Amino acid sequence: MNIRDLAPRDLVTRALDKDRRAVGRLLTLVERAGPESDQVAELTHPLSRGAPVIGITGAPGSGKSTLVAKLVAAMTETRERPAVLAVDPSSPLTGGAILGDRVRMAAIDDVAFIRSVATRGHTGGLALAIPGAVRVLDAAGYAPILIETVGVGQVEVEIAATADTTVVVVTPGMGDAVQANKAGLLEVGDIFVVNKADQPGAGDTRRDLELMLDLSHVTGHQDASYRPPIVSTNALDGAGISDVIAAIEAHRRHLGHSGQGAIRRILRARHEIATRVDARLRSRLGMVLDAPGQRQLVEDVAAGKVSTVEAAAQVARLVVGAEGTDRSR
Ligand SMILES: Nc1nc2c(ncn2[C@@H]2O[C@H](COP(=O)(O)OP(=O)(O)O)[C@@H](O)[C@H]2O)c(=O)[nH]1
Ligand SMILES: [Mg+2]
Repeated sequence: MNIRDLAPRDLVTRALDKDRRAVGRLLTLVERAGPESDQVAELTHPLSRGAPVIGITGAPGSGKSTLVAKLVAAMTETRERPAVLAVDPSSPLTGGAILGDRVRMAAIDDVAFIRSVATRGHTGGLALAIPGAVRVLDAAGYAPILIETVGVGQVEVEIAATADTTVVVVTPGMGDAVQANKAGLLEVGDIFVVNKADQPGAGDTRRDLELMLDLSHVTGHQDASYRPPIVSTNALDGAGISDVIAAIEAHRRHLGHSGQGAIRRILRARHEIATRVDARLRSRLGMVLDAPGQRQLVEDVAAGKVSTVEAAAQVARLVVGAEGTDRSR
């Protein structure tokens, strides 16, 4: 039977049985907007096993994919079944392919699950596709779940911030740590990795990070009971990889006994609900604005007959009023 002909419910049953093709198909459904995406989200929600979610973020070329490949290889050696979601808007296809090839070299293809996430045409975009995909992988028994994102845009930083543990990767070189700070990565980082430690300037980058962390501590940005560690790595030869894993585990323990883990889960739930509502309202708004009645209203605003404030109030009432009857999303 063709996997495409299976209903979400049957796909979930197969995914629980470790059927990789079913997992892949579910991820495809989740990436698209629509009723099937919502159905998958509803089916997988009660099946959560609480897999740790680890975000790996940093500038393009900082070595995230290389690092993730090494982390995955190390994790499978300790009998974990990690999964990777690679989000790279600059190269949605090659990014994933390269990562896949690197990991395949490690011959762990049947244990780990690697996926490059494409989200074209998704109203809620990555902000909805990622939690949906995490839930599918979690239900299918993969743990931990690593998410590689380029830490440049607002959405990417948000995704990183919704992980249980966020690893920020910086490299030696002029002001890389300062750039990470500007991008808002300093505030979301639970662990900092200075990758390419084989290159000149790694010590300076480390010092820059320490200084900035001291300052953010003073200004109260970070959780006061936790100081993010800085780990130096060479992702090419694997130096420091075991330190990264140890730091991830230490952070996981901190989340457990400090109560921060529960707080993050609540923030994550709140964020996802808000994103879903936002996506629904936006798609309704498009429809309402394009309806004949409102086209006239828009023209009246353009002609100076109605104020934008009044028009917005009218449109908002229509959007909210119509929302309850909409079952298309
Ligand atoms: N010298 C050196 N090069 C590295 C290291 N880690 C990654 N690279 C190289 O940096 C380039 C970008 O790596 P990649 O993992 O694709 O970066 P990403 O864009 O952050 O995912 C590749 O050519 C890697 O081989 C490292 O620790 N040292
Ligand atoms: Mg990459």
